[in-house]
Amino acid sequence: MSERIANAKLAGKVMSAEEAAQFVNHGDKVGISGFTGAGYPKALPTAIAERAKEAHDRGDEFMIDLFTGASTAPDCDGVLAEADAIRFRTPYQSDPILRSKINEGISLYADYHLSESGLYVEQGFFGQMNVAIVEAVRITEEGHIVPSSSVGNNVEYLDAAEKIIIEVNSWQSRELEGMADIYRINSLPNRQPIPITEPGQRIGTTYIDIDVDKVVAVVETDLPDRNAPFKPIDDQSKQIAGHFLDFLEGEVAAGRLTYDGYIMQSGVGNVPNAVMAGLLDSKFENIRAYTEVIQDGMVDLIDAGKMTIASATSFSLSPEYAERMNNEASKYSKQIILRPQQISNHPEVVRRLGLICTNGLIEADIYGNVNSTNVIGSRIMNGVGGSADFTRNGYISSFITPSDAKNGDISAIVPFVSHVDHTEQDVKVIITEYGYADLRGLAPRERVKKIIALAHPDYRPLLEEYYERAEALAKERKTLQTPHDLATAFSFHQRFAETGSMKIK
Ligand code: 0RQ
Repeated sequence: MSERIANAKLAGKVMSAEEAAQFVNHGDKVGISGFTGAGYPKALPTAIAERAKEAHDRGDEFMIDLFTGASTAPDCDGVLAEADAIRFRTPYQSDPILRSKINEGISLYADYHLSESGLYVEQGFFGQMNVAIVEAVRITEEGHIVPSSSVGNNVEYLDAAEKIIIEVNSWQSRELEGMADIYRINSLPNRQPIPITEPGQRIGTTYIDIDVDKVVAVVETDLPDRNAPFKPIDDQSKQIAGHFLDFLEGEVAAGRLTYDGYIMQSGVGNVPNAVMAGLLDSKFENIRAYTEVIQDGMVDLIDAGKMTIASATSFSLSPEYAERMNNEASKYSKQIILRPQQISNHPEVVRRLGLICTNGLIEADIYGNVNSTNVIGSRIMNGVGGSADFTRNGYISSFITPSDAKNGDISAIVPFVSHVDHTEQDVKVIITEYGYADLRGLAPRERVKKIIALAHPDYRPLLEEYYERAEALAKERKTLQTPHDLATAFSFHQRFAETGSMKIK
């Protein structure tokens, strides 16, 4: 029995990934571990993809419905999408091949809030879950699973599925054991308050207890998480980070925040990482994170003694930082907690803690509505992820973004968003390299000038012209709450679709 599989019954279930994949059939609903490239199964997806390809070659159907914590990796979502083996996918993805398959119509995608997707499974919204495939650092003597670098929806999938396959990954440090804090929310209608009043509180166990009789296979692996390097921090990201820090300083000056009272939620990506680098040189101390993902910048803040606690559901580290985490997991486990995503993103806790939230966007409109997911209204990028769990329920919700994309052909500020993820009521601050717009306390028409000032200078005249036209029409029609000229509200998007640029050339 390997030291990572301490339960005799489960040690007897060790087999190859190819053998284990025989338990996954066409039409199955498969719930897997994995969140932002961490803690996903590494061997089964390829073996299932092979099974699908063989079936397709025979002229048979083979597609599964795939449920995760969030995004996974090329050797998980990527291989399955490539094999046309995904019929339905939820709740979040970011793999380029899968994205294309969704946009081509081969795979269906349901974009759900990360805090709710586990509940939907628990309540049977998707029907019976057939198989759970979960990566573990270790299986305990009792047969409990010690989760690896993410917790995600593991508990819900393990509880709901008829069959369980465990991948025990020896690449993951043994010392990750202790980071997880597994807490089950009572099923409806017997909910109780979640007893978290501080980001650093531990309320559960370090392992997930499972029904050992449901385990059909255990597969041993030693493959790394997908750890993509962050882009070097460029001048634009530094400017955006600088404006965010100015905003925080303004909150301190207004008496609403103290230098040791900042509790952050941060989205993933290069710009949020730059914000963390900016915090390293700031006056803020004792920073705490109640968020969903721990990225490089947070590890730097912990190392510098600036961040005392980071509570999340997953890591999303560069290869260099993942190696450091693996080597020094026991040191970091005093300051890092990995929770189920129902808890890390729970509206109740987010509202209670008074988080200052920071996420990315695809486009915002002149009144403050935000599209985070659908490029030009209908091409999926990633998904809403946890951004709305935090944006709606946070204390101050901000969005950080470059003012344009695709070499300037797309403006991040548009007359009317072509898809809505975050409504004007929830978006409190928008930040680009040109400054920040504090929208709190403002009526829609009072926000317009501030938001247009964030746009790239090439687009400001077009936005001003649109607003003047919309306002003139609205005066005539007495529709001045949120003036729009519906005939040209999507003219930026239409121009892009027709000419490849939102600019008038
Ligand atoms: O494309 O990768 O081809 O270069 O989107 O854009 O500017 O690097 O910014 O990494 O922060 O991503 C909204 C996608 C922003 C992200 C989004 C293109 C751009 C580039 C990346 P390339 P940037 P970011 C926690 C919270 C929803 C989920 C969320 C996101 C690529 O923040 O997915 O917040 N958010 N989760 O060129 C066309 C536009 C565009 C555009 C950007 N208007 N039109 N393309 N891009 N704006 C994490 C989880 O929930 C797990």
